[in-house]
This record gives sequence, structure tokens and C-alpha cells, in this order.
Amino acid sequence: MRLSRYFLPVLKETPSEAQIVSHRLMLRAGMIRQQAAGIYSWLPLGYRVLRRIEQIVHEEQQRVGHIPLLMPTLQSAELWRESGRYDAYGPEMLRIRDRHDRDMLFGPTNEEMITDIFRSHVTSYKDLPLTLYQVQWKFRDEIRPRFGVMRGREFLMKDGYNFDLSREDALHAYNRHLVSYLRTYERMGLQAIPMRADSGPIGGDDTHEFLVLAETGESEVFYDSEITDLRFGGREVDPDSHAQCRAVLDEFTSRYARTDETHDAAMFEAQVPEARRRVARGIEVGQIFYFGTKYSEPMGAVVTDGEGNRVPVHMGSHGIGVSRLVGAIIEASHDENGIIWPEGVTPFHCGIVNLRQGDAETDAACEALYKALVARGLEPLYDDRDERAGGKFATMDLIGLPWRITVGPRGLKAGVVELTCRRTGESEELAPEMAVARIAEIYAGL
Ligand code: 5CA
Repeated sequence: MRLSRYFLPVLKETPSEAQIVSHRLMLRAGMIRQQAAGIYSWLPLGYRVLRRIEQIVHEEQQRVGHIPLLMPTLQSAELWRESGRYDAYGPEMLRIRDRHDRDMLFGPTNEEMITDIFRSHVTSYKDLPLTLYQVQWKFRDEIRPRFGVMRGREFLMKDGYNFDLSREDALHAYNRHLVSYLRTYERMGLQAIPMRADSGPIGGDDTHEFLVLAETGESEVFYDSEITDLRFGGREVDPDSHAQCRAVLDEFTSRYARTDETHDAAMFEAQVPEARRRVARGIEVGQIFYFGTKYSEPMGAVVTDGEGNRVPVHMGSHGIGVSRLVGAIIEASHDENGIIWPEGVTPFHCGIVNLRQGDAETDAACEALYKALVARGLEPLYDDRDERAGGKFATMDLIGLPWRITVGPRGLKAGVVELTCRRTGESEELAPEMAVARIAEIYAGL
């Protein structure tokens, strides 16, 4: 992409309405625009990051055998009356009436609808296990939408639902989701810690939230410091193996880690030596639930088992805050000059800064570099505007591309360009083709 032809409305001033750094940087970098309280347009740069995150989520869901589908945002109130949640959900649910006076709602979550789909099409245990998921917009009329996309009213969520014959199988699905989530967040450059949590309006006894540690997090968290040494890494876990998924669950959840909702001070002290006790804040980027037959029983989602009995299926639901993650990643990765995107989610793979726009030789070198990167399947952002170098560097730092290639007449005389790492600020001079090879290598494994 050539910046002169792109739509990147960066702001010079720091917007006063934004209280936390990710919200400020998203506005300044021209990623989002607020349209109403808690409702945002995703401008091109923000949209790119959102799509990258969504793509990782899809890849990791499908890696463990979950099946994508898409349900509507608007739902009929009838379904929610069947489960008993229509009245129970409260003012967070946006209720709408259509022209025929039918009660509708903008879905805050989809347990009822997916259960309806299941009961209409699945009748035998032979079709289990089954996990369906979508990435779709949700609406929750939050009393205090704030912090930009972190607590929106309209937000993008990956929501997945498992259907299993037995409690044991459903718990395997729960563990498999935990494994898949750990890998998902790590690919985004995040360390998200699973913490025992409260189930709220979704229901059920077993639930874990995934929290990214950040000063601006909305939840207070209590944990054993040993947890932050754990890494999922690139391990190969067979998603169908109960034992392998269980082993990962045990490793990541056996040490004390809880949110303020479930914190038990006496247990914390008994289980964790004082030197390892940590109290911090965290951003919830996902949650997994096992709730058994809470929806399948009232809604009649039953299958025939091996003996011919009709039994309600065991279910769970599993959510990732896709749009919230954009903010959470910035909270975890920025400096005083702007955002620092992890390579896994960056909107462009690298920036090209032309120090002497209009100089025939420099322009030609930038063009060649741009084409060479594109030929390798990479997406560079080429700052070809007629602007001072200082302004171009400031924009690149603000929008946070992990790598920058700087091209100027002096370097070209010596046959080199400069490759700069956004995170460390370190620069290196090398031949243009070497810079291209280096960038290609960095992204090859992602
Ligand atoms: N049905 C279940 C799982 S599919 C569910 O709705 N879970 S949830 O309520 O925990 O939401 C899943 C994730 O969505 C949360 O972990 C959080 O990351 C994100 N989320 C929830 N509310 C908001 C909000 N108001 N703004 C942005 N993201 C949100």
C-alpha cells in the first residue's frame, strides 16, 4: 500500500476523551472512529488488525476441528423465552420490535440459537462430538461503555459451542478449548493466563477466564508468580486426546490464579508462598464455560445414545473478545511514541520510508523494494508522501509497524538501506535485497 493513496487519518492532538493508552493510540493512529457510545467504525488500519486477529482465531479453531458457521445478529425473543433467559438477562439486552410487533433482540450471545440449530438437525450420538463456532458482532447495552473497543456496546466475538454425549466428553471439549486458546493468544504476542472465574448469566460451574496482565485492566487478579513463566510454545497437542489436553489444563490451572470474583484470600495464603503472591490487574480476553444440560434440557436438544435412550446433550460455550483484543494488545505492547505491533497481528509487515521523495534514484529504489516485498507475498506500507523525514518517522512509530526500511540518497550511494526494529529501536545497514530477505524470513514462520 502506498500511503499517498491510503486512508490513514492520524490525529496530531491527543484526544481528551480517551482515558487509557490503547484508546488514545487507536484514535490517534486513525484506527477507529466513535459513532455512538460504545459503537465504533473500524477505519482501514484498525480493520486490518481486526481481520488479522480474526484470521488467527479461525486458523486455531479449525486446527482443533471446530467448524465455522454464521448466525444472524438479530434473534427472535421466542427462543430466549424457551430457555428462560429473555426476562433474566436484564437491561444489557437490546430489545427491538419489528413492524409486525414481534419481539426481537440484538444477540448478546448465541446459546439459544445454536441449540435450536442443533436440535433441528442432530438426533443421534453418532454425530457427536460436535463444536460449531462463529465470529460475529454482539450487542450488550453496557451501563458504562468505556476504554474504546475494550468495553464496547457493539463488539466482535468468537463464540463457540460444543455438543457432547457425556459430561466426560464435554469436559474434554472444555480442555481442548483451553489448549487452543493458549496457542491463539500466544500467536498474537500475548500471554493470557487462565483464571478460575464466575459464570454470570451464561451459567454453569466450570469456567475459566483468560486474562492479559495490564495496569489498566478492569479486573483485579491474584496469582502465583510461577504462572508467568509458563509458555505454551509450539507444542503439538492432539486435540482428540483427552489425556494430552488434560495435561495442558493441569499445567496451566493447577497453580493459584483467580479474579476478584472468585478470589479466596485464605486459600491464596495457604497455597502460595509469600514471595510468589502477586496482586495485579488484567484484561479479560476470553472465557470458557461448561454448563452441562442447562440449555439442552429446556430446549429439547436430545440425541439417542448407544442403548436407544433419548438424552439431553452436554454443552459448553467459549468466547474470545476479538475486537477487545485489538485494545488489549496495544495495552500490552506500546511505548511513548506509539503502538508496537507483534508480528502476528501487524496491519502491514513493514514500512518503507523514502527520505527524499522526488529524487529519481531514491524513488526508484523505494519502488524496487516495494515490488520485491510484494513479490514475496508481504504487505509493506510505503510512505511516499512529500513530507519531512521527521514526520514520516513519527507516523511509522505511531502506527507501530514492527519493521521499517529507510531509504535515502546517502545510503544508496553506499548500496545500503536501513532496517529498524520498532521494539528495540536498533538499526542495521544492509543491501536492499538483504533487507527483503530478512523481512521475509521473520514472517516465514508466522
Ligand atoms: N457465550 C459466552 C461464550 S461464547 C460468552 O458470551 N462469554 S463472555 O461473556 O465471557 O464473552 C466472551 C468475551 O467477549 C469476553 O471474554 C470478552 O473478551 C469479550 N467481551 C465481553 N463483553 C465485551 C464488551 N462489552 N466489549 C468488548 N468485548 C467484550
